Amino acid sequence: MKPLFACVFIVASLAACERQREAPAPTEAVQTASTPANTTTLKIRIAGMVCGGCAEAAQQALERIDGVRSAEVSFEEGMATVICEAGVSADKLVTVLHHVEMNGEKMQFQASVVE
Ligand SMILES: [Cu+2]
Repeated sequence: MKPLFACVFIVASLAACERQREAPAPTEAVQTASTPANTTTLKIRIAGMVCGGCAEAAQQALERIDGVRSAEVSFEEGMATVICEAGVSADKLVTVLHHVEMNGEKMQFQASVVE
């Protein structure tokens, strides 16, 4: 029982360390857990996804954009949540989504900024 406990502790410490590196000077634990400083969170509705693979393709396209820190696309909700640097324009994200291709085929997603 004891070795397992130690193992879990080490893994937890490493995870905390990883987070520390991303946000070098956290003043509030709560703030680092949600949105890092100098970033904005954009929500974009995506229509035209027919399976989880579509969501995956949309997510990868968003993650490739300069200034995008993280992107999460939910097929069930038809929604993308993107955390990006303040200078990234929402129009850019929408344009990229409109041009997502999978295996050389255009996905025909309809994207619009929610907030
Ligand atoms: Cu699909």
